Amino acid sequence: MAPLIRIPRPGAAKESEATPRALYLRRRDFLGGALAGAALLVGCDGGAESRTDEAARPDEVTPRKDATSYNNFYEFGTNKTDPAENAHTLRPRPWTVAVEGECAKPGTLGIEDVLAAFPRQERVYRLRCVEAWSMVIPWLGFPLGDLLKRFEPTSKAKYVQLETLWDTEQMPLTRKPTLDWPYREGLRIDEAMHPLAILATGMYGEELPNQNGAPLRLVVPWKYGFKSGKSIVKIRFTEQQPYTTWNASAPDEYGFYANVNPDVDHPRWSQRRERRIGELAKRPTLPFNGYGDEVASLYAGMDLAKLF
Ligand SMILES: Nc1nc2c(c(=O)[nH]1)N[C@H]1C(S)=C(S)[C@@H](COP(=O)(O)O)O[C@H]1N2
Ligand SMILES: [Mo]
Repeated sequence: MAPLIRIPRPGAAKESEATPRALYLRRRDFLGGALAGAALLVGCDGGAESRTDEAARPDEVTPRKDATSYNNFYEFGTNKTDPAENAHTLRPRPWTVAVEGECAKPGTLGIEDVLAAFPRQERVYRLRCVEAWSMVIPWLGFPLGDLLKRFEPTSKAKYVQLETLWDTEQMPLTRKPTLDWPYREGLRIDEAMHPLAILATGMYGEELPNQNGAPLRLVVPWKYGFKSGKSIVKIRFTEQQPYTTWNASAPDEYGFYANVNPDVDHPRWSQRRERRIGELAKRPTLPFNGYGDEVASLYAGMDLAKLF
């Protein structure tokens, strides 16, 4: 793990971080008018919380190299460098996503249909892993809700489950029961319809690398990273809270909601602070990963220590 942590040489941190940011900003020019949600650009939210402790620093976009070589994608191995080494066996084309369950118009979409139907926007989001590290990633994607609405969920659709590909030929390590494959995650329907929840098909102005969940992955920035399932092939509307892989494997450690919450420790470590990849000093972890103004109302009246 150590070699992956960027240890800036004194005085060199600015330069090493500025390069990838400048790169992606330049690429952004080519994306034309698709830049909805400019307020979401992390550079703009520094003033929102007058954080005064020394750890409060502006969010810089994580170097692309780090975001594409330090990954969790257990289908391709459990070490952080495994996915980048092994995910070349994933074939992101052709690709289909089946939508089923409690909806009037179940059906299947090809990835090309998805790309044609839903214009991509750039969203720069913090990603906070439950393991207490974090990154800042410029995604290209569109609101999950825009896709869900097309299938006309019924009034019984209270939740949505998203399922990752499970193909032992493309993912040879999934012949072993490291997790209960296929990797499944889920959201309450109002969370899934929230405009901050996106399906990403790209990052850093390019297509998603396989190790980041090509060709289509969920990104829910106010929740721990494990909620953001990769390489999605199935979406199911359900009436009951769906089965989700990490919650089923260790319910005391990984809740269904998994909202980023510095006040609720993981049983084996504190969630108060986080290690931002590329930085030396730890940062304080923010409630809802800093997206509370947008999403806290979804949880009004809920005991988030119990429903963690
Ligand atoms: N299918 C699948 N999706 C997954 C995972 C996984 O192991 N398998 N890991 C999750 C975890 S724990 C995190 S932190 C994020 C990491 O996303 P990234 O590698 O693109 O940063 O992916 C999530 N999605
Ligand atoms: Mo994670």
